[in-house]
Amino acid sequence: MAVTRRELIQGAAAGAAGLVVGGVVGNAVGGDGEGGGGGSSGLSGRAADIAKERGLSPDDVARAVKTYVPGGKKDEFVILSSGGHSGQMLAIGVPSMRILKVIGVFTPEPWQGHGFGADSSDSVISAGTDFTNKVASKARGPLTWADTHHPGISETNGEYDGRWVYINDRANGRIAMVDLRDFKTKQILDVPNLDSSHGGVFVTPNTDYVHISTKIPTLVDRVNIEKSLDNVAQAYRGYSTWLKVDPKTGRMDVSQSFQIEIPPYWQDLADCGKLVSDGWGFVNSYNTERAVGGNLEGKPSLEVGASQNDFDFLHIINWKKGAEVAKTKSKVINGIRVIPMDVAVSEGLLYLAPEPKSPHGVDVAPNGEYISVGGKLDPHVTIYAWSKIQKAIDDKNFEKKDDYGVPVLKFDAIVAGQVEVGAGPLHTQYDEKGHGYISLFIESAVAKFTLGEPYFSGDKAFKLVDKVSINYNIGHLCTMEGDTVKPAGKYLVALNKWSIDRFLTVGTLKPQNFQLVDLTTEKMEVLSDMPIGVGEPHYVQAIRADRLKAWEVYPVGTDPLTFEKSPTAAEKDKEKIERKGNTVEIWTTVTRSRFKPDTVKVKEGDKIIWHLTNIETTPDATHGFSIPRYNVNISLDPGESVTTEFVADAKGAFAYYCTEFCSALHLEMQGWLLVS
Ligand code: K7E
Ligand code: CUA
Repeated sequence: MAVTRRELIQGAAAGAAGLVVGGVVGNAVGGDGEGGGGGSSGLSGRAADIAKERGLSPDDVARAVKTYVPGGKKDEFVILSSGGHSGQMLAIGVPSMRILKVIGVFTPEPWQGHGFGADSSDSVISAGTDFTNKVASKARGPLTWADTHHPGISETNGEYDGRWVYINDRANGRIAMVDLRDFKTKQILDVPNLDSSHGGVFVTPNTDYVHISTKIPTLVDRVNIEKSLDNVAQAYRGYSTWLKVDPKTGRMDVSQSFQIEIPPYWQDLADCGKLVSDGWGFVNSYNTERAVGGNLEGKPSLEVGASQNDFDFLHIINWKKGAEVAKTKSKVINGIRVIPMDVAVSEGLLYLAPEPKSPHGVDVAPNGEYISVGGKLDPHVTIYAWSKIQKAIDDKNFEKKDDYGVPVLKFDAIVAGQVEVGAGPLHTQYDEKGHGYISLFIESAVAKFTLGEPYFSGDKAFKLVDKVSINYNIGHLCTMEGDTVKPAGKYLVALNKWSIDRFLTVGTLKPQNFQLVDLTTEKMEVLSDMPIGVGEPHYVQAIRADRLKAWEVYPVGTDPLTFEKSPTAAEKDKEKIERKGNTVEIWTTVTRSRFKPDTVKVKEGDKIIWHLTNIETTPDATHGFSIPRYNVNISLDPGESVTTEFVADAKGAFAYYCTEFCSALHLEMQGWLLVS
């Protein structure tokens, strides 16, 4: 019996249609094949009985004990994770791998009242689409979706300082900033001249700048759009963007920022130099062929055209000098200072280094000297030495110039070592002892290798020393504080794209899989799996929990955007309703278990300006404020003050209420908005 899509949506025919979800194949649960039984676990008494009953092997028990964090005890690290195309971020405890929070960033998040009427979040989301300097569909309104890839925690002297975290939107060329005092999004910046982004967010060692670059180059010839793919070399450009950070607020200031125009290769990942290489940035690229596809017209598909060259280019960028050059030799394009490519070359801001076949990750080691690059189609990790790069630049040791006149350094002059690690190397992280850990996408593994001096020398340097299989298809990986000047080692988190058979089946879209790997033992060992069911996380950064100084409550009346007392905060015993013409302004206090005022009467068409302040000082005493049918849904954390504005264009009795079960009389925490 045929069922139309409309019938399905309306539910009319679903029953009669006999919608069967069937054909479930081999849902293998658990069973890691180690067999076991508590008898051999080395445990005794109650623990041994439980292990036996649950079929846990001695190794299972050891892994459980290594990762278990009892209730009331805290995790040692927090990973701040990209939420992928959910548009959000996640905070997760390590080693427990428990989600502490989904942070509303680019996408409205109802639980946090993010983007449902509160001025403090609505204004951030709507400012996140630039309709003046960038292309956006006016008909579809502000963007409410992002493909988040790389979180970047603010740093002081190359160590995480726990103040802010930034994250890029790969899809639309944007960056968001989350303040780690309250884990809320304070700014979404639509970065000029970036139609997409990837090489970000990477933070300079003292958070002077955050870096982001184009992924797919931006169309600059807006006259001949239809012919632009026949002329990619001229019609498109990349941009390496250095956004100045306000040292007080963490916000990015476009007026103090600059871009360096770069060739229309497909720029990929980036990283900022540190210590010896501080002041410089590194940006990968692939598709230096500048292939565009056209497979319907009989031309090679894009991925074929983009995989021809044996070498692509690593961009080596002097941002510190760039900041000076931008003052005098830039032109403002779409609201930001841009240093043209020829100026970047003549001023010595931009060099290229050959990197093996279709690279993906570029990662600077803790000492700033080594720079690891994984070539997706090359089984080696290539490790460049900063000292050699510097010398080659000083000696003008170039093998050629590229099509745009950018000097290309001699490969042999700048490489410190190459290690054959396996199939599909992508991203590298480091520990405190001079090891690199690189993800192998095709092989589904993590390889551990040694760096050179001062960590390892002679035949101990640049060697593969260990490998562990993961499940499955690893992208990024993260060691604890592993991209700072002082890695903490201990654990590694593998960010796996596929989970396949690792969890109960919950439909055809499967969760990604984070795996916690133990780095304290001679051989790396997978300790636990964690399904991520909200989007595809790309990158995470792991910060020591004791560096985070998040607030328990706001001082009463705080505007979360400014962290200052809101001038429009409602105060206890000063609640009121004021009418001026067609505008009704309301000051409401919120506490257990009432809104005051609890009755508000307005006329159809009135403009409502409603200030709400949670006057609680008790941690966790959060209240909600939702108005049914008006799509208003606000979260008021203890002390928080927000304003919501709307036109009362729907007549009726609207029983506004608190959405958090805050007290025994939570169900009575309700009021009336009468629109007559
Ligand atoms: Cu490898 Cu966007 Cu960093 Cu995905 S990226 S994996
Ligand atoms: Cu306040 Cu429920």
